[in-house]
Amino acid sequence: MIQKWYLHVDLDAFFASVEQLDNPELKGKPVIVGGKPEDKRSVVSTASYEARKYGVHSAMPIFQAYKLCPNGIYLRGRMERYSEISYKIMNIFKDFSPDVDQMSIDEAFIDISGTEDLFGKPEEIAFKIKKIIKEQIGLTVSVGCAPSKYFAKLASDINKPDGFFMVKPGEEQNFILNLPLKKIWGVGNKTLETLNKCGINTPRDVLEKSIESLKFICGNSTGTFLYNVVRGIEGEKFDRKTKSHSISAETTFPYDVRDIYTAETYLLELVQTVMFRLLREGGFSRTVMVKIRYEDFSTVSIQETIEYNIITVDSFYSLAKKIFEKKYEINRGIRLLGVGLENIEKEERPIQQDLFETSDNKKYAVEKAILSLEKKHPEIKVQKARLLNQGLKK
Ligand code: TTP
Ligand code: MG
Repeated sequence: MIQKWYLHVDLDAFFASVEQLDNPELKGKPVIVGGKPEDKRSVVSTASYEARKYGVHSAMPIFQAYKLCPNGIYLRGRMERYSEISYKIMNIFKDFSPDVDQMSIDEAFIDISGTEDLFGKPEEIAFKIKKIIKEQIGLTVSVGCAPSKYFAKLASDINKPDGFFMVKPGEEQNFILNLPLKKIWGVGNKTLETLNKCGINTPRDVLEKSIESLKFICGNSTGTFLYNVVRGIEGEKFDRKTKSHSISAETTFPYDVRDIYTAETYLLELVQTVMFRLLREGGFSRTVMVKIRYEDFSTVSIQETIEYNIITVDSFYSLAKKIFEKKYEINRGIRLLGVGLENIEKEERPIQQDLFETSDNKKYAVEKAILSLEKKHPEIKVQKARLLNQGLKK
């Protein structure tokens, strides 16, 4: 078994850093993105690290931020620019692994297992990525490196900004026991409050409790998750492969897309990403989801379930395309397109599978073969002809 390694990469003070990048006069200054002081109802999207020293943070009302930091530079924000940079950065990650799991506009997990021969040790890959983003984009990121996604996520937060932290196999428990309880991903404000009320203030306090009492205090699911996580075991909550789950991918465009052909080309690219992730984990799904976010941020998300398992890119794409064409309101600009497979099960449903024509099973075998080729040689990118013709960067 090869050692699993994941990176979690998170940009530092993302929106504020982009503003400082585009206007060097703002470098080293407290920059607050979200609104002008006179925008009564606005909230802070993010604040530069210089502004954070004054106590300003995301989700704080702008008027409150202004009280704490009257000398700050207040900006309303430019989503298109942030999306454009995010898109470029996600593409840099894809040069290191075919398995990039974008979590938000500025963070992603990168599965770098088995890529040592190509790119070096996990920490070397982390520093390569930091260097490339600094040189090509001009921004700093913080990277966490661990044998699981969950611990990589926690690790990326340790030495922010421009940080790096590695949790080695076997070190997970020691690492988590030394974190403040509120830093445990999955412990929200409500859970924190409940735990504090019961005198549980640190991960070590959690460790002393039995699974029964944790379940009693926080409910079955959170209780079990907490019991495991302080033992260094990635909580069941975050292990997507044990229960029915979904896989999705989405793209925010650098500009609003109105042309159906372009939209469908991106759709195909997203379908491929999701399909390959499904093949890699060996699950089965019969439900396709398509998400369209228009230029005014209104969002529709449509699901359709069919009789048989979706086992090829072609069958997945034709269904996604059908849903898209049915729902897309012509002439409206699209800012984001997403595609997913829902209710993914580990077990195949043999009865429905018989309904599938054999040619699809053949294609499935071909796609599995391509996947194993990609696994062995991640530098080779196997793409559908349409993407290659368009010269789209994957
Ligand atoms: P984060 O990664 O949570 O924050 P950050 O990148 O600004 O700072 P850091 O990672 O160094 O702690 O979020 C990424 C971007 O998402 C952030 O720059 C702005 C936006 N955002 C909001 O608009 N509202 C919010 O409440 C949060 C948390 C983020
Ligand atoms: Mg960030």
